[in-house]
Amino acid sequence: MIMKKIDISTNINGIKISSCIMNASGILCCTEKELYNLMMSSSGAVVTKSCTIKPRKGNLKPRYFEWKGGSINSMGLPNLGIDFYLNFLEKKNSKKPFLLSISGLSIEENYLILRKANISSNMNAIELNLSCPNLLEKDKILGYDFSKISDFLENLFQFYKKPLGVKLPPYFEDFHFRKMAFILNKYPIYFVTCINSLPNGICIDINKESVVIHPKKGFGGIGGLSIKPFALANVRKFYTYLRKDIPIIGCGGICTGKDVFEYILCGASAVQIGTQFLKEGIPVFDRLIKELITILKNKNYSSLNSFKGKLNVF
Ligand code: RRO
Repeated sequence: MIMKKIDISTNINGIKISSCIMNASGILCCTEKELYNLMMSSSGAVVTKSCTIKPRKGNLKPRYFEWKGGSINSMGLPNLGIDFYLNFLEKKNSKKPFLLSISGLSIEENYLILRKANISSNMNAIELNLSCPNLLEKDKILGYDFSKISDFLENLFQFYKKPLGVKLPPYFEDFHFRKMAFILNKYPIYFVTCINSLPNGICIDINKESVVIHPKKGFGGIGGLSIKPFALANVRKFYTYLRKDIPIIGCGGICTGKDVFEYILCGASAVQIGTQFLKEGIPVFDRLIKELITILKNKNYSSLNSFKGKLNVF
């Protein structure tokens, strides 16, 4: 019997990605060493830690905690500053796609960073983070302010000409999905990544009768397995409401190849691994690729297009 070759590559608006599985921004992608390791790994692309104009140390530790069901973090945007990431991209020697994540502390800072990125040549796209849940300076998540986002994108696309995707916070109401999709559908958005961590969770240590992370009185963004049903729902809703030429990158709670399959079935074109990448390190990518390929083999599918978005509903 001739075995069909199984292809798990994907295409994000012309950016060819050899495996649909990549890291999530924030996880082991801040320093030169971490980015190099990702570049050499079987992650299909490299997403950088969200950056600001100036380097930041982030919030006080402990600021990350994990348990069987997921993780909580209040990192507070520690990063090496936009110049470091642009410089890394300029000198990197790899054909692997890079998504530069940015997260200015204000709209004005986002414009500044994007103006810098606009004149840099060596990145495939920006992933604009509209969903950081952990800043002490501004307690607002831009992705929940629909009119601000609308004005921001209107102004941005007057001058910004490079590929730009957005990373969204989780939404819960159908009305909110429709409203955000309506805004995004007006612009040449390259891709949508959903979701960032679920904001304002809390985890407790009963021995100490205390919260487990220091910043913000213990409140932080929840990631990992616990958030998967919400993340899948966000992918599905946006798959329904976004223009068909805006690909979706799914993120939230992926631990196995089966989870990756579920995301693609909901309509994702690619997926990102956060909490599980931090737990398992670089080998996570090979394991997930192997598990996904086994599922496709058993189902006799030769590529993601055989089942992408084709979730059965009653
Ligand atoms: O650095 C963080 O605290 C952080 C960011 Br920027 C983000 O987008 N999502 C998250 O869970 N943590």
